[in-house]
Amino acid sequence: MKKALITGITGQDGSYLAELLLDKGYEVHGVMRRSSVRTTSRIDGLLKEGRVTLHNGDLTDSSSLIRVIGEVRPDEIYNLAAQSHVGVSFDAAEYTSEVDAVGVLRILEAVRILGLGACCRIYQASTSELYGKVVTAPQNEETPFHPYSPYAVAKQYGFWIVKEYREAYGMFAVNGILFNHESERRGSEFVTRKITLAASRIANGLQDHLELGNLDSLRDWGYAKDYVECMWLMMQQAEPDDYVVATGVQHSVRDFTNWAFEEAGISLKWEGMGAEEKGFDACTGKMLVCVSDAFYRPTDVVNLWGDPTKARTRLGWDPDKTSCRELCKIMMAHDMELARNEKNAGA
Ligand code: NAP
Ligand code: G4F
Repeated sequence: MKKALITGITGQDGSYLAELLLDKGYEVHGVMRRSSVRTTSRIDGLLKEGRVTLHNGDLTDSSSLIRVIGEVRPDEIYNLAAQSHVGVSFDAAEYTSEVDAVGVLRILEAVRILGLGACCRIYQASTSELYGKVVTAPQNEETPFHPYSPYAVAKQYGFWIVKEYREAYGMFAVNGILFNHESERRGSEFVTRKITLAASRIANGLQDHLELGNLDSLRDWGYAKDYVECMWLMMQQAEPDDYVVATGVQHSVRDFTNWAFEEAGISLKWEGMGAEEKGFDACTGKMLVCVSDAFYRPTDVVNLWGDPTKARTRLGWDPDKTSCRELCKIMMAHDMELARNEKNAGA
């Protein structure tokens, strides 16, 4: 039986990947950091059934990583742990670098120090944020990087150190350059989930309005459940390589907002420009969406659009499985139920 170790197992992708690997017959281990509150809600089902083993550890703590990797001796490590919020990286730039840049080096070194370099494969969660201040679209594996936030700069170090260890030591280490992927398990501070939660709560009379930042920002949004399958495929190849994972279709924050409210039975009518733009309920005229400076970033990435040709042709991965519109529907079905439950609990 193959053994996998997932860092970031409590996160969105970690939880889906754990389920996928269990379905494929892996023994699944996860690294989890200490917190004063429970952070395992996404994997509680798996824990209750005793299907995954958790180990205390932290990407900022080499000795914990050496201990866990030495104990588990995994065939595959998926490094998904990160301070993953781009906006927060402007406020916690040094910590973001510790986790998202040096943390990657710590994993690679732990594997090397333990003498597992020849038998343990490593997946690194790289990101479309590396393209940052883009000059060409769509972006593929040949597109130059221009990271445009402390998060992206840290992730760029992670990308290159993985390539370096692959070439210097012949390690099987790969970068998945994943474009945005969302789900009903997405953290509520990311824009899609913030929108689906708010649209659901507004439709159920639990929230007055939604405040957003840049409505014109363009993203290539896919479904996280589909993307973890591509991570696994990259790790099963004869040779290590880096791949873009995306749907190949781009939408704006405003498009996603329209769809979410539509799913909640509300049609939005937009008026004004820039910071003055507002979304009104087309039936009642009530203002439901407005723009707030608080959600603008010092530098924002506004034109992400991936070209998944290499993943499609070499890995046989299907980028068309779930469209962004379908993704929004899935998230809204989940969040409308949450809102209804919240309303009933308060009644
Ligand atoms: P997420 O939901 O924010 O999960 C991040 C995970 O990392 C959580 O389990 C978190 O633990 C853990 N973590 C954070 N700091 C840590 C530390 N110092 N030591 C150990 N664990 C730590 O992120 P995600 O959306 O699943 O993304 C997974 C990975 O893919 C991340 O590396 C992200 O940067 C990258 N990525 C994501 C996307 C996307 O659109 N989702 C796109 C490209 C790349 P807690 O539960 O304790 O917070
Ligand atoms: O949902 P976001 O916060 O995601 P972002 O910045 O693209 O980062 C996510 O995807 C990356 C892959 O490209 C990952 F590497 C990263 O870990 C993370 O998962 O913001 C998307 C866009 C941005 O342009 C942002 O400025 O939406 C814009 N936006 C507009 N209003 C907002 C808001 N973003 C957030 N979080 N909250 C808002 O109110």
